[in-house]
Amino acid sequence: MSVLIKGGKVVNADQSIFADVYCEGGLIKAIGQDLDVPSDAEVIDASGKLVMPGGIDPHTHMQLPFMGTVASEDFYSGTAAGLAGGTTMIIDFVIPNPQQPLMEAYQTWKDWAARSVCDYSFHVAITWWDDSVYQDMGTLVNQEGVNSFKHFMAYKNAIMAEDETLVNSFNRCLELGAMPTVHAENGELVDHLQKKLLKAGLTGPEAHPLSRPTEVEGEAANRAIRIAQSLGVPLYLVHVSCKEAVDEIARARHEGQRVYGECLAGHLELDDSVYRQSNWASAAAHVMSPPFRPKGHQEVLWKALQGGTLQTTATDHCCFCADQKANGKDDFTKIPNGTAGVEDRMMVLWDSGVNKGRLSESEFVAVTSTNSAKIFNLYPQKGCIAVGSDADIVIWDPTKTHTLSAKTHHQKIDFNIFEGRTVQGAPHITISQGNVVFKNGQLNVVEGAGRYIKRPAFPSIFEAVQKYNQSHAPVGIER
Ligand code: URQ
Ligand code: ZN
Ligand code: ZN
Repeated sequence: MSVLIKGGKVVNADQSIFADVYCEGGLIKAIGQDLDVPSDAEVIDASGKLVMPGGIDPHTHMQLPFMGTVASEDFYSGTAAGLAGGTTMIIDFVIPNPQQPLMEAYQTWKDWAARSVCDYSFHVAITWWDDSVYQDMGTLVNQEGVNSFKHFMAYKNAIMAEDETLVNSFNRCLELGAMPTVHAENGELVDHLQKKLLKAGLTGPEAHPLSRPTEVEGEAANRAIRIAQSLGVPLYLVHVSCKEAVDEIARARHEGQRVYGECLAGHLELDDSVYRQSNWASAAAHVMSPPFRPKGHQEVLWKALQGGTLQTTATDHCCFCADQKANGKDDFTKIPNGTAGVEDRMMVLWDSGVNKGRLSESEFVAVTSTNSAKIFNLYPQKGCIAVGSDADIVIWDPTKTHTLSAKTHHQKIDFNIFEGRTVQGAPHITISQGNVVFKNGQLNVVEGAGRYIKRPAFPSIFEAVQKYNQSHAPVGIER
């Protein structure tokens, strides 16, 4: 299967050029004019279109067992939905139960993800600690190509990592050259506020944001950043949702600390009024953590994304349908946390980012694909249109309008947080591993075609980190 994409504008994070792109054997083989290609190559007319690296969503939870139920989206349907939205790779999460061997959980997720129709990789969550976790982290990095470990600072009495686990695991990440990542909310405070609200008789979804105010995220963001600083290890904060967390990241980066931040399409666009609507099901459908924030935080996130304080965008795609959300009918703390977005992210980012002048076309590519590829050591295999890179490409039609809706989306959930929004700019064609998998609004995918992508540890960053730590360590102390 070979494809010649003719007449388009190739947009990478660093530059744009008008050029044809030839793909063969799943790779980009040539970029230029008047390319000499086999006569049987499929020719795609990309005139008037943009030829961009397929999106990378660094934060999804397909079929996650969570809060007494299982996310409704599986790896087959979720990766297909991503392709329909121009996303050609996801990084999902292996989340072991406390005391569950990491390698056992890893194999479980590998089995689930085998149905994927686009490439995928895993962050592995550290939800408990002992010597076996220490050892398994080494196996995962050195043998399985995992180079990032997640820490939930929220979800007390479930998957929350206490400070001792954070310190042990972050230090192990430093030893291995792996990136620690955090869900930064203070789980003790959330637990206290949840109990207080329930005691006051507030049981509906309107209480959800009240139980996790922005200072709860700001405290945890600062704590994780300071722990990373003390240990001399880089840090990636997922779903940064508010000014308090952005300010902590900005301060650390200003002082030269390697701290990276991600924001979600949902947090960029929605505010906490969604929780105060009279329709219980609709309010509950928006329950995720961190919650959508009061008006004002969205613009802070946009400015942080524009200014480079935040580097990546994601969705935290974690689907629960109305019947699942109803588990919390009488107690908001039992509403499974999560919303969708893997199909919507790039269209929302284009419509609110590029169409409104917040992002250039190249900056759009950077925050939807390239930066995630670089931070998680997938670049240049992923995240750019370059000879030798994977042929994961979205041919983008900046004039195409599309209405985001649960009535038409491919996501396996009965709700869309962007319901009814008409965007301008959408995928014309999506190409995954050199195959046309989405065209004319139709998916053409093969179950299991997705590959598990190994991500090596970070030699360059961590060599620099080690040198810096040595040169700044107190005399006689090996950091
Ligand atoms: O916290 C997460 O990232 C997972 C459990 C998805 N749910 C959510 O509310 N964000
Ligand atoms: Zn989270
Ligand atoms: Zn998540």
